[in-house]
Amino acid sequence: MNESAIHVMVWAEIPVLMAELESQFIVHNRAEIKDLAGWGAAEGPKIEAVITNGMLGTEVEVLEFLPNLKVVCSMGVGYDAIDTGYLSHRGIPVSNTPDVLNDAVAEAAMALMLCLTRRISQAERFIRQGAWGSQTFPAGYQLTGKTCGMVGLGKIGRTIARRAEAFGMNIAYYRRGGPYANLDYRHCHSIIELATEADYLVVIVPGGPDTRHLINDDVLAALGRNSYLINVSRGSVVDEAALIASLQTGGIAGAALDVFKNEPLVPEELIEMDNVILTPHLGSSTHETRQAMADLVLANLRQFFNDGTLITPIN
Ligand code: 8YV
Repeated sequence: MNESAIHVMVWAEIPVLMAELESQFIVHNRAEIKDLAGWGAAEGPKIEAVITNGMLGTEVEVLEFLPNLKVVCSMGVGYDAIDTGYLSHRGIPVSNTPDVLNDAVAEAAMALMLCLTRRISQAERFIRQGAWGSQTFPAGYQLTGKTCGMVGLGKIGRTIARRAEAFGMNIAYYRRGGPYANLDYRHCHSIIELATEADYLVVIVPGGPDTRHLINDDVLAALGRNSYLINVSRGSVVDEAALIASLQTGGIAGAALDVFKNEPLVPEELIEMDNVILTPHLGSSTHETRQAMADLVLANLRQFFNDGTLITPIN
């Protein structure tokens, strides 16, 4: 394999990946291409691999200019933003980066849950605004003894659940296909039952049409005025308008959101609310995990050009 002769397109600068990628491949940056048709005619046929991530996905409009594309490697576990139907039709395999981010996302979920219930953001603002001394900061609630309702109990979900257990929480979950064998957590028969039981409803299912607006008006009503929603999966899973309405009317106690419907746009209504924690899709964003994800992207790419197989294929 002569990697230096292989042309790769990155969908945008992915800092942790660029140096290594540029030392081994000829890299084209999608974000720098203004005249797509002109670039496509001259350079498109040279591209053999696309590198993207879970948020950027792919645009078919661009893929159409890449007749010799052989593989897509994505830095992220979720691939709902990648047009897998189109790529399979062209026989192009796709890899993602499962497992290496489980711990980071689980830590982020716990951080959000703790911040939300102990009102850490409000407490910080309280001090910065000089209120300490003249006002009393209101008490929060503790996680110990509460029910953590898991919407999604895949590998990341289980990693979150183990940490929640360590905080003394009871774990419940709902799964469309019925309870998992060999798992002691309480299985609920519907998402409404789960939301009714949960004090903290943690959303960690893949995005895409199957889970769109899984968290809707009815689920939020079942969750109720003393309970919280935590979303570390995809914005599409929650009906954002229903969530805003519920928060505005005290339908639920609060929410912690790492993901949104139209990232990086966050609705003004959420920004204005004091009982909402907002973070910029940072679930997997630790130095350790981003490095591990980048390493896995490169390992997939190298293996593909060595023997035509991927380490972590999605299809
Ligand atoms: C990142 C993610 O947003 O893995 C996913 O599905 O959403 C995140 O890890 C992203 O893909 C980072 O490159």
